[in-house]
Amino acid sequence: MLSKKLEKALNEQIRIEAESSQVYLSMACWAEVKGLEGVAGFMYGHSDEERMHMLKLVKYVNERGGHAHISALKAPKTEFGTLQEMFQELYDHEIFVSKSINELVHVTLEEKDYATHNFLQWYVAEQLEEEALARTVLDKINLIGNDKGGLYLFDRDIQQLTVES
Ligand code: OFO
Repeated sequence: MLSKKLEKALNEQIRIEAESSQVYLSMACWAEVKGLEGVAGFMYGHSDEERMHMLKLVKYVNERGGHAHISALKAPKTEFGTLQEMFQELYDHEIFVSKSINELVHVTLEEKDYATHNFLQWYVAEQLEEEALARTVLDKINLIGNDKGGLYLFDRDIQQLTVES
């Protein structure tokens, strides 16, 4: 049985994962209308992954005697200025998510809930991969700068870059 404190913290994380899915969906739309099909595909895929992260938490909370709450979500930004700005935001967002997972892990220790601690290790590993991927993509985009040919190749190749989950 989950403690009330942990149930509340897990519900917070459910909201964060759902908002992450919306953030990347909005990025996908921005890229798609700009004609960046590859980037859009990458973002649509990433958005689906975040929804999967959310669902995994929802099921866990309900299975452990808690009640997963589906809450209102903050609307994501719809405009990003440049591709570079958008990928910087993706990177910053993943850092924020990692911090929030770490806080959650901390609560499991306070509550002495080792099953949830164990369950969350998947998220800890996932965040490491997502941060690394976001950094790789951001480095590439910074290298390309305003080079149109580079951007064309980047858009073509980015779909190969995904986090295995
Ligand atoms: Fe990329 O955040 Fe989920 O865990």
